[in-house]
Amino acid sequence: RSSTSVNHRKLVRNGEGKKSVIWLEGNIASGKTTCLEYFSKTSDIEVLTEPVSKWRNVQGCNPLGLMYQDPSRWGLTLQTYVQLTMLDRHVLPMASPIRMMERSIYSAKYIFVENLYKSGKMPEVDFAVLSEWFEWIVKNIAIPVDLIVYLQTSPQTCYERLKQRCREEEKVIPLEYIESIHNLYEDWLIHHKSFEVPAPVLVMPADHDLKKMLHQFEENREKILMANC
Ligand code: DCP
Repeated sequence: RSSTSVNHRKLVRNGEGKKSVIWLEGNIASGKTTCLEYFSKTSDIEVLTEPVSKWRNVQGCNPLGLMYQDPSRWGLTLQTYVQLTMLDRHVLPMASPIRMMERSIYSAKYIFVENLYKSGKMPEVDFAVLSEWFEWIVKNIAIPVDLIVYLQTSPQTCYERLKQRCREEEKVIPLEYIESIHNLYEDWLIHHKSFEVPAPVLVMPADHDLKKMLHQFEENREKILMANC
């Protein structure tokens, strides 16, 4: 009897030690918030949303709005702050065995900074400074990840959802911007053509309506939650 309970205790202890981190990635308005809300109802999961409210208000300033108004001038400002706030999320001690977080410091750099630079809207010196910061961070600070869930959408779907939600700062976003973000995501997570992919990728088609999306989350629940087993 005593050996059974020791084994049981060991198992529990191992179980407790096993933590897994999932990043939820996808284009602007791809439905990440809905997915996070769905999984936040599961016990033992901690959900961390993107710190967008901070990007819209840092000590009374709105770097997100400024960036959309004048990317060449304010891209570095926003992306420096995004890098800081995402890092803050990554190093937060885990409060549950499973963490699901919206985007990552990797997509901030590989998708959004890259897009600003590639489209000629970020000066070379700004890109160089951000890149050196990023390289230093990922070399010196542990950023755990076990699974990347990619909500794969068509740019057109995201564009329609973006128009519907009507976030003030985003009114200036054209379809071409969404298309560039889409292409960078596909090159990174699907074609493995651009940058290092730090964990296995689970691709979830995400053009569907809410009902079908919820059904899909349910179908993939085990795969997602067993990320590190
Ligand atoms: N953004 C940015 N640079 C980053 C990350 C995000 O410029 N490194 C911008 C894109 C959006 C805004 O921040 O205008 C918020 O990102 P999302 O639209 O992806 O966040 P949501 O919560 O709105 O996503 P979803 O609609 O998928 O729930």
